[in-house]
Amino acid sequence: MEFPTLQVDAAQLVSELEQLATYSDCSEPPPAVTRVVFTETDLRARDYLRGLYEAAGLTVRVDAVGNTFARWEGTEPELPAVGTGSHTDAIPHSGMYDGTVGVLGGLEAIRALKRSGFQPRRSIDVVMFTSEEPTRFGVGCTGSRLMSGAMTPEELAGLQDEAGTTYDEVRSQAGFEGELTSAMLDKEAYSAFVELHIEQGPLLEQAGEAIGVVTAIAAPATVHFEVTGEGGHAGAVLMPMRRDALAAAAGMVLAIERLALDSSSPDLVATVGELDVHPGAVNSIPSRVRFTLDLRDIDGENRDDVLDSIIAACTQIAAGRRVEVSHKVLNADPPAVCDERIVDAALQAATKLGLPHRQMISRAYHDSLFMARVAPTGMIFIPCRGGVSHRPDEYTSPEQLESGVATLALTLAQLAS
Ligand code: HGY
Ligand code: MN
Ligand code: MN
Repeated sequence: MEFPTLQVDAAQLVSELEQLATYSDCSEPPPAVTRVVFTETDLRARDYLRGLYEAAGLTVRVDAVGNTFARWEGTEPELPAVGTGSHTDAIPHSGMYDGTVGVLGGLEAIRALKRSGFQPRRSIDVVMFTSEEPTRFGVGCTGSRLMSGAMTPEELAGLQDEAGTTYDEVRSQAGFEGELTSAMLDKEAYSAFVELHIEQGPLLEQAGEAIGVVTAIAAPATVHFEVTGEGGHAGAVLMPMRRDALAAAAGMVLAIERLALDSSSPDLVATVGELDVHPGAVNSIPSRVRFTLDLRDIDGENRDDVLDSIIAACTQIAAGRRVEVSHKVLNADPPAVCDERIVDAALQAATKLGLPHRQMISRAYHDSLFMARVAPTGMIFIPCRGGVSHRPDEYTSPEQLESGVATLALTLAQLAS
């Protein structure tokens, strides 16, 4: 195809990213960001974004859980559209580029294509998925799970936040109405979906490459454990009598780390990111501990095998310490393979732009993991400094943003023609 000559306005994009970062509940100022789904701050950020979509001449649709679709209508609007986009929620005390690069970068890609005079046959949507992070409801990608059928409306409606408020109540209180079933995409909705995202790893920067074209997305599993022992007075209960829930949980956490290190797959990663001790007093023996496990691998089968070994190890440790352990698997998703046609379009775009690039897997999960169930899907990565993400010092440069947006724009142009 005849590629349009693009002018990406990286300065405009950076200023919009900086403005978006001000919508934050973090105790520290930007670039530290906390933006949890359906909070007042999240809703203000959505209003800001809607203003940008409308200023770009896009028509905006919001579904029953807040997934937002900003559409550039094509000359043949009856055809399945091409989608791009990502998320704008941010885990506590994190950075300002995770997800937002895909939403505002997708918008800038459309503006650049408009400026070039390109006119798409297929409509192009910038999608802002309502919540990609698991912060509030324990499960990530709730918007794309519902859209793709990976989670039923009933399962979604019943999710609860820490206060015990259900997803359904919270989304209604936030002003999102309508039957949850109405948010489910039909298989023909999109002919292609491409997400621009920071790599959240060091490979591109280390290799001096500008673009990563993703070929597969790792499979995440989230498991909640609860260990129950016997509390008591820290002075009065002698050591042989104890059934200390925290000491048992500590053994389990170390066993999890050991099983991950010993796994045959180098891509298997295990993280215990949250641990809650009850009653949590200096002179009281812990009677109950809850902790979370985030377990991933690009090889879904190996991940499940390691999960089985982890559960067996925790059960054995509990028996040895005369405590109880229970677990609940919140999600154990299969990996996604990116569509060859989209991988090829992104490779052609990077080559046309003369950008050093590679094909790679994504170890972080993304809404694309679920969009891949309802549309041919791909991802484009740009480097982030030191591979750092989910931290306030997460950073990608204006030049790297410009390369990513230009590559996305030429990819969209191919897919929408
Ligand atoms: O955890 C992840 O992979 C994503 O950033 N939520
Ligand atoms: Mn993230
Ligand atoms: Mn993300």
